[in-house]
Amino acid sequence: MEKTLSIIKPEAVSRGLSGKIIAAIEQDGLKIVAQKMLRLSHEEAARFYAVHQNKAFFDELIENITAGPVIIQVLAGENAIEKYRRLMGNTNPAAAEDGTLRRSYGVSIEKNAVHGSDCEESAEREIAFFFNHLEILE
Ligand code: 3AN
Repeated sequence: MEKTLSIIKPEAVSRGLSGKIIAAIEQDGLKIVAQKMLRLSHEEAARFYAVHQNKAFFDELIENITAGPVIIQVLAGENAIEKYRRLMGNTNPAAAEDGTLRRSYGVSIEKNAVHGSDCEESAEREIAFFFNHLEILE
């Protein structure tokens, strides 16, 4: 069983899309093994997205992810990282395939509705960033 971290971003939570997104995650066969809702501070967001700190879009990225509450989940399943990346679709909603979360619910490349870990190493780091072992169901 592989695990990955999902974030339903502020623009999706505030537009009332979290239920639809969670339903799609469950329908796809991914199991929710941890979940919380919180609002990231600028400092926490900058730490979470540290790998992007030299990118031109960094400030905007921090602005967007701190704009309101987010829903954070640990998803588990066979090949969960790749499976969730496929369900999310391309970073740019306009380039994402029909039926993907970003195509259906993303607004723009900056406001693309969901985040998902991109590899095993990121998943491990990102899960530990938000959850301790007592908060993750086995
Ligand atoms: P993904 O989330 O598809 O793995 P990353 O990790 O390259 O994409 O980027 C992290 C986040 O930064 C994206 N989810 C998106 O919100 C934002 N982002 C990525 N590329 C751009 C870009 N060229 N312009 C603006 N924002 C971007």
